[in-house]
Amino acid sequence: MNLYSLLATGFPTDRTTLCLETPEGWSLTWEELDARTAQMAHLLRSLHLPEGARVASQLEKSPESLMLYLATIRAGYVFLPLNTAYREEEIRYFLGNAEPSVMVCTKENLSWIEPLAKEAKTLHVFTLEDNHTGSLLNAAATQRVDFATRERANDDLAAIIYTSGTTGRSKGAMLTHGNLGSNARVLHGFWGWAPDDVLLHILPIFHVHGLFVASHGALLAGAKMIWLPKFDIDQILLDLPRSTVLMGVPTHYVRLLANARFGKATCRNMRLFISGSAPLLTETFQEFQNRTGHTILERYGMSETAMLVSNPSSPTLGPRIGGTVGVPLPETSVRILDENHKECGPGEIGQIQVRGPNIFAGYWRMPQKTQEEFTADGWFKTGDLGRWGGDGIPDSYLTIVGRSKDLIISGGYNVYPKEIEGVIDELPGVKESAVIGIPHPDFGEAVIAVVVPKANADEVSPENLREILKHKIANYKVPKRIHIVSELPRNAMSKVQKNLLRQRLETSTS
Ligand code: MCA
Ligand code: AMP
Repeated sequence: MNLYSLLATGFPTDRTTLCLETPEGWSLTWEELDARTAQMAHLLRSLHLPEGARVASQLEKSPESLMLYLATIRAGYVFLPLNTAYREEEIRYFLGNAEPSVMVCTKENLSWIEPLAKEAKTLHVFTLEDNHTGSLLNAAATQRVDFATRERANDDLAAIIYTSGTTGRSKGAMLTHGNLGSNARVLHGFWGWAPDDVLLHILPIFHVHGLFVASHGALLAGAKMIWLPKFDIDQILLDLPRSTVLMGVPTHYVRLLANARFGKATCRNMRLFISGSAPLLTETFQEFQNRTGHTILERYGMSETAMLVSNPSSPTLGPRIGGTVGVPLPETSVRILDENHKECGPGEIGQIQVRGPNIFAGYWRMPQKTQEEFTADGWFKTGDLGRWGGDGIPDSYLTIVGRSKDLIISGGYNVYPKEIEGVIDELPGVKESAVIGIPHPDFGEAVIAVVVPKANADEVSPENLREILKHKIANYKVPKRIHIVSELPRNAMSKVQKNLLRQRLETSTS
């Protein structure tokens, strides 16, 4: 079934009620959502794109950027959202790799994105602003308001989400209508979504968390969304009292707690606070409970899998236990294997592997990489390390204890050291570099680079390097600190000892 058709089964019977509203007073009814996504879907079909065509976007968060996603899947094409922080070289790679037929960007970025689209043989480029204007909307306005959502099979692609890789090259995770539909259905039940829920939507919509987990939850429940364009603590505090569900990354919860105005009164109508994308510190979990009386529900997922494991929403299914990510979701199987590929017993740490209808169809045009990430018996290797139970926790609960992949998660965004090292090593005067993550009070982890200059390369300074990097990579990937050293510590096998660097730099303040 087409994912949009599945979501539409949850829309309310009275479609004149509100589906979405924004802080500036703009609103959208369910009827309008259907009509406006129909117009965009007609527009896309009128372009006579090939089967399986990709529709890429790099857009500020707006109601219409959500509609573009829904219209793309209604029309049977594949949506490819791109982080607004990506710079020219990053976008060149994504467009070149995905070869979308359509690209939608802001007018401000058109001058540099249009040539990149041309290079990638993208025939159609539209603009869309966050003030309800743009060439996409002008072209859609003349289209019909009814559209027969195209039939799709479960294994037809709905979206490609790029996720960085350990080798430094981003991979496009191919998610099908079946993957996203099954996850939406399962979460609907497991998190107890109801039509009278109100989702305060604060996440960006170019990742699984904000685009699928949050939006699908509200749409399938026929529940209203309060749509915030970006993280704005004052606006969140204003809108929380009329909301029932909030999803965020741990940084959001840390920032809420840092605000003295946040407390029981602000949360008086809240039903559920959900956290994910990065580990939630038990101190944050505890402090949140003490301050508000609410217990954050932590869950675990990946771009390749959507949601896998979650703490229960209802006490009848069990308690929410801080420091754990909960129990496997219905229809998802999780196993933990030791280095001999044997299933770990309670309390033993091993590699987390997963299976289920939500697991992606593979990496876009990377069959070899796809094969490497699955076991011979069909389980996906998450690269995360975990254990069942232990420390008095019930054996059915999973705790994530670390990662076997070299990955930094900063404020919920993934940064692969290999990618950043590759960029730094190409800069003038740089001999080599090592990138590590160290604990950060706001972002959970901060990206730090250690750089060895070439002999006599006087121009290499932390300030210069950071300035150059800001133009080359997304801002959240730019190291918060750069240390210049004469050599990197290596072991007998000549491998850089990142643990040693981490130990040294965690304690250093400069
Ligand atoms: C912003 N900055 C950051 C980050 N975000 N630095 C490190 N890590 C970050 N995540 C820096 C910018 O580079 C800039 O620095 C300065 O902060 C201000 O930027 P701004 O965009 O205004 O920041 P913000 O609005 O305060 O953003 C913080 C944020 C944001 C709200 C926490 O990072 C965010 O929305 N994170 C959520 C990510 C997310 O949705 N992840 C889900 C993916 P300078 O001025 O020096 O340039 S994971 C997923 O989907 C899986 C499936 C899952 O499990 O959920
Ligand atoms: P991404 O590729 O952006 O989807 O990030 C997926 C990764 O985020 C997972 O493999 C985990 O390492 C991490 N992750 C997601 N949720 C959690 C969580 N609740 N606790 C710890 N790590 C998490």
